[in-house]
Amino acid sequence: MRLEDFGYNNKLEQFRNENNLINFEIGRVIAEHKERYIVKTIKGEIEAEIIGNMRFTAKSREDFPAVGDWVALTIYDQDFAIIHKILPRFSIIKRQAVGQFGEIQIIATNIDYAFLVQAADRDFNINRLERYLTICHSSKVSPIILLSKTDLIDAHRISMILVNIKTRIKNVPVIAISNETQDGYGEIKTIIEKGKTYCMLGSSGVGKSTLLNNLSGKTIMQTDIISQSTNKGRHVTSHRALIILENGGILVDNPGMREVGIANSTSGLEITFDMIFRLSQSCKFKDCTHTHETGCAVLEAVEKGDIDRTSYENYLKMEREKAHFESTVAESRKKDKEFGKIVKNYKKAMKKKKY
Ligand SMILES: Nc1nc2c(ncn2[C@@H]2O[C@H](COP(=O)(O)OP(=O)(O)OP(=O)(O)O)[C@@H](O)[C@H]2O)c(=O)[nH]1
Ligand SMILES: [Mg+2]
Ligand SMILES: [Zn+2]
Repeated sequence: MRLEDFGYNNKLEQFRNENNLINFEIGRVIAEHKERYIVKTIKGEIEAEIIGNMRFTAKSREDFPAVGDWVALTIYDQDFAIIHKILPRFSIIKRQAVGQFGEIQIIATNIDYAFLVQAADRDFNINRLERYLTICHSSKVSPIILLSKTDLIDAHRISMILVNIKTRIKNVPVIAISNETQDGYGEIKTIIEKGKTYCMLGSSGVGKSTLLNNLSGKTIMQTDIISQSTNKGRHVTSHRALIILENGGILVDNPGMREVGIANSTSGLEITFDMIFRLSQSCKFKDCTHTHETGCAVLEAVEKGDIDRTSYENYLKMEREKAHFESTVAESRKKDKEFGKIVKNYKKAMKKKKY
C-alpha cells in the first residue's frame, strides 16, 4: 500500500515539504468517534488523538479532523498516535449540526464525488434531493444521484420518478440501481476512477452500505461495530468508513442522515437553483427577495410554469435557513467581540488603578 492508493497527491506532498512535516507520518482519517480517530497509514490503521494545542486553538468544528482528512501524525504504537496537523482540504461536505443552531457538522472531507442515494420505494423526495445537491455544490463536490431499491417497484413507476427528477434537476447524472439484482452497477463502475474519493449520502436504510459491500467485492465488509481497546483502557467503537476498490476508487460510507440543514452555502444554492439565479439578474430591484416584488423575473417564471413551483418554494425555504444560520453566526461573533471589549476595558481600568 502506498499513500497514493488512498488518495494522496503531489499537492499534499508539496504542502508537507513546505511545512516541515517530513518527520511525521502521513495518514487519512477513516473513522471518528468522540475525538478519537482511526487513521489509515502505510503502517496500518492506527488509533489517534489530536495534540492538545489543536484542541485549545480550535475555533470551530472545522478545526478538528474529520473522515477523509489527511493528517500529519506521530505513531507511538498501533493504538496510540498523536495528530499534529490537518493538511489542507480540497472539499468539505458540511451541514447545519442537528440540534445546535449556528454550528456546523462536517460529514466528510476531500471528497471528489458524492453518491446521493434515495430509495425508490418510500424514501424518494425531490426537495430533499435538492438539499443534498446544495450541500454538494457549496463544497465543490460533484453529485451523482442514485435511485436505489428499484427491484421493489415496477418499471413504469421507476421511469416516472426519473422523469420527475430530470424535469427539476439538470446536469446531474441519475442512475437507477438495485442492490438485489445489481441493475445499474455497470454504470456506477464506469464512474468510479482510480485515486478519486466517493462518499455515500442519504437516509438510513436506503442501501448505502450494501452498495459499498457489493462494490468492494468482499462478502464480509465491516458494517457492524468493531471495538478496539486503547492503551488508556477506553474504547472507541466505530466502523471502517473508507474502503479501496479493486479498480483504485476510494469509497467512504456515511451513516444515514435524517436532517440535511443548510448552513452557509451561497454558491451551493446558486448552482442548485441556477435558473432562479440567472433570472434574478432581470428582476426590477437589485435586492429582490423574489417573494412579492413587482417586476420580479423569478415570480413571473413561476407563474408561467417555467420554474417548478415546488422547487421555487424549496429554494425559498433553504434561502431562509441559510440567512438564519448566517445571522446566528454573525450574532455570536458580535457577542464574542463585545465580550472581548469588556475584558479589554476592564484590564485597562485595573492597570490604571495600579499606578
Ligand atoms: N430490496 C432491496 N433491499 C435492499 C437494497 N439495498 C439494500 N437493501 C436492504 O435494505 C436494508 C438497509 O440497507 P443498508 O445498506 O444497511 O442501508 P444504509 O443506507 O447503509 O443504512 P444506514 O447505514 O442506516 O444509513 C438492508 O436490509 C438491505 O438488505 C435493494 O436494492 N433492494
Ligand atoms: Mg450503512
Ligand atoms: Zn425577483
